[in-house]
Amino acid sequence: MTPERDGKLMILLVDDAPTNIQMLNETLKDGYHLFFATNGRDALRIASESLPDLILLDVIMPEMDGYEVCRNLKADPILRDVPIIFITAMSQQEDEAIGLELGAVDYIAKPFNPTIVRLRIRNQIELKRQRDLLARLSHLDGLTGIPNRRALDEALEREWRRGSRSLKPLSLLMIDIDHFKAYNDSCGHLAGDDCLRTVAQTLKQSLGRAADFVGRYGGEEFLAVLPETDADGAQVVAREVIEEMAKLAIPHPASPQGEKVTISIGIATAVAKREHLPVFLLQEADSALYRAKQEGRNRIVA
Ligand code: GH3
Ligand code: MG
Ligand code: MG
Ligand code: MG
Repeated sequence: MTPERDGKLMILLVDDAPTNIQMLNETLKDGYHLFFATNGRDALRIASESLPDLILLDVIMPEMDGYEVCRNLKADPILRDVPIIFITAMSQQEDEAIGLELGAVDYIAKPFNPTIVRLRIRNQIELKRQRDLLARLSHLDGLTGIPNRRALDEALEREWRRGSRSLKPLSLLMIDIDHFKAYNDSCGHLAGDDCLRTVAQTLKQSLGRAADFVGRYGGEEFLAVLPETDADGAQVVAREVIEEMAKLAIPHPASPQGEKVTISIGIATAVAKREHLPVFLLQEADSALYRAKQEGRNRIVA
């Protein structure tokens, strides 16, 4: 998923022949922001630096040919989803089959027709846009608009892996709204939904550090993933969250906690180890949360 530059999508043109690059440049320069590479190695470097929306790839090039470039792109988890269109003088059906087998979305034989090149690119970019949109939506919670369980699981995996390299501690906050069943029962489910949205926005704002990741874990439970945060740091963040909730002062007529919506937070901190799964840290946060509930709610337990 790439931001559009000057409102234009970005295409990387790869061809060892400057005349081909020139022709493609003429064909595409009005609609797209173009980058160029005249060999495979530069193509891979520019692709990972600038994450293009599409790559137009020649096959016959000295040293590293287009097929090899394609294999490298597909092996890179960040670049593998960038659509690749081969554009080549290798016009035999067997050549086309190799290109498609490698994962290219389309194959254009030279000499090319500029209109057809433009249209095929337009179609592939539209498909990519739809795929990106679906990928974004599948990671967002429908009710609150913040990341969902799937996104949280991925973030936790990612930060666990990163933490096992950096050996910096990773903290989790498991956050649960107190007496929320009673809130629904006394205020109604729609008010309950509004409350969840408000809490979600508050969590998003109070966990403002760019590295922090907060999402809806399920029901009225939220999880915050705090990379490079030790136990003391996690306490500070948790206290801020509790304070922000107190400031919100959402009325809860049925709460034994004092007529306002409150939350309980369980904290777990660890230095990630490659041989352990991050789920163990989740379980620790969960049992800390359980103790916070038992000890009276509206509190933090580590
Ligand atoms: P505790 O203080 O122990 O956490 O008690 P609780 O009532 O908050 O916990 P419990 O697990 O008994 O109830 C959770 C409630 O959250 C029940 C369920 O109806 C409500 N809930 C879960 N998801 C939603 C939702 O999307 N919308 C609304 N309105 N309510 C929800
Ligand atoms: Mg060539
Ligand atoms: Mg609850
Ligand atoms: Mg709960």
